[in-house]
Amino acid sequence: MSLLSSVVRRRGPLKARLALTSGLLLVAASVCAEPNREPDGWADGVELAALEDLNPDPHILEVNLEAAVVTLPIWSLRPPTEVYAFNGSVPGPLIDLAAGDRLIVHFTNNLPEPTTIHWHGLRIANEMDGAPHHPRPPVLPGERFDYDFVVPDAGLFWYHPHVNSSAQVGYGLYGALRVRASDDSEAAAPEDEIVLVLSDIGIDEDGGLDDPASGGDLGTLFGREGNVILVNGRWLPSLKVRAGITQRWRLVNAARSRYFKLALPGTTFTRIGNDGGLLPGPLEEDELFLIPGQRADVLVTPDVANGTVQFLTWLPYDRGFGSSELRTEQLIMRLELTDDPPGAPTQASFSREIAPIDVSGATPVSMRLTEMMDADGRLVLGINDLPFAELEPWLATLGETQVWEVTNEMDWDHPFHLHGFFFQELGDDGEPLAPLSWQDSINVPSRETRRIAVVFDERPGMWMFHCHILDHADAGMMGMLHLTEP
Ligand SMILES: [Cu+2]
Repeated sequence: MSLLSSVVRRRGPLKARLALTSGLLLVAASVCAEPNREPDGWADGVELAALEDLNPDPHILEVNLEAAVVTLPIWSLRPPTEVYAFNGSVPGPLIDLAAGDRLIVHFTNNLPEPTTIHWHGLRIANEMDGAPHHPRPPVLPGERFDYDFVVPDAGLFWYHPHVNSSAQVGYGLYGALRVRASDDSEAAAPEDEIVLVLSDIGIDEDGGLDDPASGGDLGTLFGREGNVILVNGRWLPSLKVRAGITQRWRLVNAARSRYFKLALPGTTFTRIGNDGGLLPGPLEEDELFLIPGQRADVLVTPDVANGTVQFLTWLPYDRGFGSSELRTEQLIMRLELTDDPPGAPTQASFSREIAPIDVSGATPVSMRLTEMMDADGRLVLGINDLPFAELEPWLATLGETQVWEVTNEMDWDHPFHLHGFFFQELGDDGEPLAPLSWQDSINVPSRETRRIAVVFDERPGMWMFHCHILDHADAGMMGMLHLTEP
């Protein structure tokens, strides 16, 4: 089946809806000069690679994914760069399907080293989670593995390796996975929607990639950031937008260490969702904040004069010594306002019922994020003073609710991520924080404590949790939760 016919078939219902909409617009043509849409090709500058669907069933997306070394023109100021890529692109192709659909990925590892694919945020069976040896071994060079699961929740998720992760993600292995709602909960969303994969990459004068161990222990302690910020794999790409038209941005922070604090001067963000789908209601925010691994779902209505340019801007954030000193704002994406007449904004009419987790009777669990030295005087990170390799698994039984109290004893923030389950953040008083939301990643600031509630209601197995500064995870700041039958 050709790529085009697959896209048309999978988008069939949407096409039908658009046809209906344009019929209505024709009727209203005497009142409304133009459809309330962005101009054709408005988002071509950030287009993500697509996948060919090999399966005729509209509720099964079956694709081939290959990890391999390729040479790509990543940064126009430098020669092309030899990177790791999924299907030859950085980021990898957008995986796009609906809640309840089945995803089959025929994965081939053509890298010179073992790897896996972890499906960040997806509540899937443990054996599909991609944590190496828990339970499946990594996919060796030249070998294949079929990932096969149903995606249960609407939201934006992402995929990346979980072996030698800081290096492999830093080399370019990551991609977005969008799960559309299969009900009408997002029917009021603007049609103009883009997925934005935020990352960075370290490129030297000759176009080569930075050594993944650059800076030694200090580099590890800080968490290595690339010198070039990328949006969908591009340096400073452009959108062409009409004033007054509301767009929906689905963002993921796929960087191995970098935090993203973003502003669009002159325009606020209407946040409607995060890691685990929609929020209870819209929130107005001047800045977007995404720790590594996190997602944001926002409505954006550029409303400045035609002919002007707005810049999506990265702002320094102090996540510990050396992370904000002498660092300046960076422009990461252009919004070019076209000469089209201004449109009418789409009102954010989203709402979602989220019940608070009942924490009465929950099992308290506390853990400390710590740093140590090994016998050779090398930096080791860990949990409760032990690195991953020496830690016994934490335990939980099916149906159990736990409240984790995570204390950061270091001078750097840690973005804490739990595989396979959503959690809710609790305040110091043990009550859920407002607004209620589902998350799989949370920032634990330096020398502070954060609390999360999680219900381990299904899917036994060995589940990872770790710092999502991948240098920290690789240095030992990871643990396992062994979830068993009661
Ligand atoms: Cu960390």
